[in-house]
Amino acid sequence: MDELYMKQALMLAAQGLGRTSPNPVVGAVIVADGSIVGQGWHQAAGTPHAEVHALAQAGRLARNATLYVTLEPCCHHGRTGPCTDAIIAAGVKRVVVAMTDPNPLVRGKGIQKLRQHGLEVLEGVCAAEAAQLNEVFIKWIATGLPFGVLKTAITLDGKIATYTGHSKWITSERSREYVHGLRNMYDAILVGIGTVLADDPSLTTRLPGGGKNPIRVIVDSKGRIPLEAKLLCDCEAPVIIAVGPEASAEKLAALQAKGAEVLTLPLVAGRGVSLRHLFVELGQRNITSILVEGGAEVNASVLAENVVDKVHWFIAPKIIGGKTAPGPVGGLGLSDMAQATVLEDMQVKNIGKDILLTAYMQRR
Ligand code: AOF
Ligand code: ZN
Repeated sequence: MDELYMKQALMLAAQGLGRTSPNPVVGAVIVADGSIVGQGWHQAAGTPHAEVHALAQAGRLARNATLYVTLEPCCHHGRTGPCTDAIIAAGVKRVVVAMTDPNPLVRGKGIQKLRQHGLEVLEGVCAAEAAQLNEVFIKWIATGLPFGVLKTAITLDGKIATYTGHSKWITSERSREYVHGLRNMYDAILVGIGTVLADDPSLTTRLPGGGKNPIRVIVDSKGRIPLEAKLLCDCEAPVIIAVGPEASAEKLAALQAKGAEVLTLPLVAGRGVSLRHLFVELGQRNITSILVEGGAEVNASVLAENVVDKVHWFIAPKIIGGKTAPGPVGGLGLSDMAQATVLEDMQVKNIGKDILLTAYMQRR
């Protein structure tokens, strides 16, 4: 039964995906005498935690009940009060927790406090599912770095454009809609200046039911972005431009006047600005996840600088050929197979006529 109720709590937590940043997603279920008397999930940072919603719904029925929660209850004063106090005050008898909260302010102290007050605590129920649901939060809170997601779309013969540079479209409409679903989930989207110059993209989320736009981050080492670029003019979402030391002060001032934030970053030899530095800076701004949508040079850099955690790799049933038609990862490439980036936990899905491979960087 513990697993069953925890699965329900996980389902509730998932309602918050893409909406709680920089907080985790959390779900809670309260069970008394074999029936659910309260449930809730964390809906947005700064608003009540999952447990508080569930306790409010349960009211007096929470006394002597069991609380199922997907993340260890917090015991600190953040934007809201400690959940542990609310749980103790409500008279809950038993707490089942999927995983400890990796936030250094909590990290086991919430569970400890509950036990000190005589509550029975069981840990680790559906722990793997809970960790996957909060993969973004876990990475960011533990390292300060945003969770990096690389998305690309290739033809069956491994190209992202024809030899002339034409690329509309590689994948089917269903896959492109799926990508808008990803933009809706992650805090920021990152592309290189090449993509802006070639496509003048808006990088917004366009879903039938609406959605949340990601913060738009452009890697533009030399400060070449035209002031008329769509994303600098549409006011749809914040824009951050990452430039190198050689970008002109005049251009940077003009970009700032357009409302963009400019980050001047060190260069990496043979490439543009350091994307690891960029990730650190963005993490400090509470950006917990970044969807990298290329092109090939940015993809090569994020892989080389080891800031990618997960990939979404679309493969379309089309063949275009061409020795000079580009692949999804540019740069110089590797000389030796032993240096290859290795992925694991690969999953395959059919999306419309395409295939979507999802995988994680090999954890060493
Ligand atoms: C919980 N239940 O539903 C959530 C928790 O600023 P605050 O008060 O919202 O606190 C944010 C921190 O609280 C966050 O970093 C994480 O450690 C924890 N989130 N904890 O017991 C919840 N969202
Ligand atoms: Zn809390």
